[in-house]
Amino acid sequence: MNKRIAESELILNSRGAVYHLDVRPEELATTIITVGDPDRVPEVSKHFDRTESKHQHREFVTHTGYIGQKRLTVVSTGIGTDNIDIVLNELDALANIDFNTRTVKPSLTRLQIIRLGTSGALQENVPVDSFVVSSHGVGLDNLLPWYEFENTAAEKDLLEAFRQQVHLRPGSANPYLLSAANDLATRFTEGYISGITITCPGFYAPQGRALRGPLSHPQLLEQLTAFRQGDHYISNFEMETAGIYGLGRVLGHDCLSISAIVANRIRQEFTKDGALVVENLIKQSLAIIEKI
Ligand code: R1P
Ligand code: URA
Repeated sequence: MNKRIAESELILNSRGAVYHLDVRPEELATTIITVGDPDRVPEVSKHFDRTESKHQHREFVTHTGYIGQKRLTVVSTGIGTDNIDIVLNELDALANIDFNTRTVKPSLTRLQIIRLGTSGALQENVPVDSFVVSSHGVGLDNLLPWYEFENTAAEKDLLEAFRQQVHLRPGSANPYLLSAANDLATRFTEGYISGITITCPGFYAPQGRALRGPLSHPQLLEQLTAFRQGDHYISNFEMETAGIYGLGRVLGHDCLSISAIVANRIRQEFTKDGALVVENLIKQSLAIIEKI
């Protein structure tokens, strides 16, 4: 039986919109760009030929419109995988739950979800101002262990290699790993570097940054940079990718995370113009996304 989802579980507001995003089903496209910074949403939608709808609730800004014939939604997630839990579940609900009957639709829609974010590089040869497509996300946050999901044999092997080579203090993290949607990744090759992305539960100590607080894992950067399994290596870290890939797997959506490298942690360099590198990432990637 297709169970009715209670008002306390799927929360809708007075507009009939999903609670955190304040978006109604008809206001969502099936190709969705996620960005962290709410101010980045208009930086994407300014490239739309026509904007249909704009909504904001808390840090979640959503614009839907068209580039040519292609309907797109851009939504900000804010920072971190706790927000990814909210955004991915609400995007899925908008596509796959009938808000009138509060039941799961008999035929499910597979969304395409592409993150355009920023990130720090973990290799000397992944320079600031370059663009990285995440072949995999490794989560050092704790979102995915709350869901049931299946790993492929290749993912299990890569995760095992990660556990062998990157030593995390018991209790600090329970790493999980997912690969990107291949079909999407194959479109973003020229002008993009491919590598494994680490998703961290913070920006400072969880990314090896010591300002005043002493680090429990002073070896983290060195071990992430040195990691190898066959051709696989770790290119960068940030704070959302593994959560997006994980919930994409759980909910049946095709996800890809693309990052503008704003910091190189090995060379200790920071981009001279963060706004420009993000603008370049948006322009270069939209030219591909509009043709998907
Ligand atoms: C940290 O400054 C934030 O920047 C990165 C990280 O993932 C984190 O969200 O991405 P965004 O620029 O997309 O927010
Ligand atoms: N975002 C991160 O999470 N880390 C960086 O170093 C840069 C951007």
